[in-house]
Amino acid sequence: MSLTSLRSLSTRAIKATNSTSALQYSARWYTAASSPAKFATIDESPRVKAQMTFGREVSPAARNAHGELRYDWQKEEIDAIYHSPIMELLYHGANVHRLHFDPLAVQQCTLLSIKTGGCSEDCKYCPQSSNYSTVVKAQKMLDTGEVLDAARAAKAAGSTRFCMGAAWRDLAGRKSNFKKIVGFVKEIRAMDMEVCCTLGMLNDEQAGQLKEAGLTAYNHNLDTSREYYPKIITTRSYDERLETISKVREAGINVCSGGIIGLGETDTDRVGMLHTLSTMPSHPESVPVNALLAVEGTPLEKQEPVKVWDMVRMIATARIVMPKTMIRLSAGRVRFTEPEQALCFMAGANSIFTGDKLLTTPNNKFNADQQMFDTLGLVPKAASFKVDLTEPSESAEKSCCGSKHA
Ligand code: SAM
Ligand code: DTB
Ligand code: SF4
Repeated sequence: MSLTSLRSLSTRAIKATNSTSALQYSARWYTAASSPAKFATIDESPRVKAQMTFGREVSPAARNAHGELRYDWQKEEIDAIYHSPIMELLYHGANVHRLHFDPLAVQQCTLLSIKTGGCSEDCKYCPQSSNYSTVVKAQKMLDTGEVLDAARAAKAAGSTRFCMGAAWRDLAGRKSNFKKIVGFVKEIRAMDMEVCCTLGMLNDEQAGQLKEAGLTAYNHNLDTSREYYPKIITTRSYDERLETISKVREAGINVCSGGIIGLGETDTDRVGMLHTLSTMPSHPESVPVNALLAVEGTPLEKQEPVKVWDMVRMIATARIVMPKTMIRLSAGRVRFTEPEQALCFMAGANSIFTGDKLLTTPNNKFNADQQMFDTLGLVPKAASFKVDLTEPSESAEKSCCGSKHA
């Protein structure tokens, strides 16, 4: 191509960029998504009124990227956001993320399995279920020294949240172990770390005792949609999960609840789970997004690995519908490259588990994670001890849909 034709091409390109539609719409697009306070409602923004950008309809991700707390999401709305063109979803997940969080701050958390294996439940993904033959063998609960040493090491390595997991259905008949756990919570909270537990189902009294001990959050995942759940777990119901979550919330402990993708569920199931989470009386403080780690011996051992684009869709959709929630890029991260993880952070994830092990499976190497923070310019996120970060405030109630929430 000659120099003259190149020049004429670039002049035409500049003219096209300067045309009213291109400039106006790109500016409007950005403004509407990044300054929610500027318009009384998102529908009044010129961009949304125009309903078209570059001759295309505004994407559902863009239309919903206002960053305001809403508790009345419809499944159809979440489905449309989830199915937005991936570049749109990623961009608007990133925009919403910036409305409430420092986008460079990623919390480092540490997991410790304090009681491994031998679990009576039949969760088809789990290597700790005694229903399946896996490399995980049942062990006794760790003693106080082991747990507190691990917490101190986690703090020294930069973690600001310490999560203890036990392979139990519930705490029935475990009075003395529970008493010890209450002691662990007190000691670890005194180290100035957030403390999280995942011990199975709780009753009101146990939730109250954990609250009193200073527990920051309780993890109890929905795992998947109500419809798909019976294909994955038969030994306890979706409603039982929801009951434990309510007890945790009522005790004044932050709720950490999310799920796993890659179990063979459909997009509708993923949307269904996000719908249940985002229409709770207050959004969970924390939503872990796990990609199945298919463990040999479990019924799901042959599942195809989750693609990063599916993680990006889940994370960005969760970020848009629960804008103030910590979105945790959890199990399965070990299978993603550094650029793939960067996409997850861009989409709105702001927490990872560091340390060489999750509960029973290998995790990313600690040094590789520190290197990744350097490469991406990420900084460790400080601990936060606020309760119910996402509890609907008066202003959120007014601005989200005009109706009062429970
Ligand atoms: N027993 C407790 C319970 O089920 O609530 C706590 C421990 S359980 C291991 C915590 C969560 O880890 C599960 O709800 C599930 O979402 C996740 N998980 C377990 N095994 C997994 C796997 N193989 N791949 C991805 N996530 C997994
Ligand atoms: C969660 O949602 N993911 C973490 C935490 N909550 C407890 C656990 C992942 C476990 C992965 C499988 C394993 O290591 O056993
Ligand atoms: Fe047990 Fe929890 Fe594993 Fe289910 S996920 S089998 S309840 S340890």
